[in-house]
Amino acid sequence: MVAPLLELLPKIYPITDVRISRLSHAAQVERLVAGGAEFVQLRDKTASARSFYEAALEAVQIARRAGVRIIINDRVDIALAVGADGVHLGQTDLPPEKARVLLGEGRIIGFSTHSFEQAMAADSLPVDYIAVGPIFQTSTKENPDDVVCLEMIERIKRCVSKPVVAIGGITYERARAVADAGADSLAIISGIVAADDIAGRMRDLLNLFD
Ligand code: 3NM
Repeated sequence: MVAPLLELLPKIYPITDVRISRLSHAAQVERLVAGGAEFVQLRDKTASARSFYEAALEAVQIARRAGVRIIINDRVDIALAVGADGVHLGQTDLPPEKARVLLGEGRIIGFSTHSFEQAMAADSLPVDYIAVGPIFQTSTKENPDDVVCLEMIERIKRCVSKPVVAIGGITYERARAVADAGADSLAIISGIVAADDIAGRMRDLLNLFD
């Protein structure tokens, strides 16, 4: 595992979405990097493996030049093929133990959880951070789990040893409260890539925590 990830994990963790931004993954990464992002997840639930691979390769090349880390949602194969820094897995994706075997120790694995019990279980898996969500209602994810409240972040944070990433419905206005609840990092899709000025929104969010 990548240790200590907490030092690498910035407060704001943007995730790309082609449908919401109406931009390619690479174009979103360019804007996010311009806004100061250091860690970006590429998420595409609809593209074919070939087109996600091609888009991710382009995005990784831009990120590399800027020294920015790229995490691929779900697809361990694509992460390996494009030389990404890691993957983000959900509860129904490849088991983290198997992903770790495929990826080796040097890459990052993030894991989504949606309850206290899942977060506790994740703490003993070979993953580098535990995502918890949705914290607020979100229309970005299809069939989201029930909303987990801010108090749940506090409770989970007290009980796990790994960094906690909050996700789901986080906006500029809500970001401070989520961080105050103990989240080490805030993963955000629409709250960043739906903005007309993606770089500006990214910068404004980072500035909240300067
Ligand atoms: N995972 P937005 S919520 C991708 O609960 C994702 O695990 C979630 O998008 C979870 O910032 C979510 O636009 C959607 O709400 C996040």
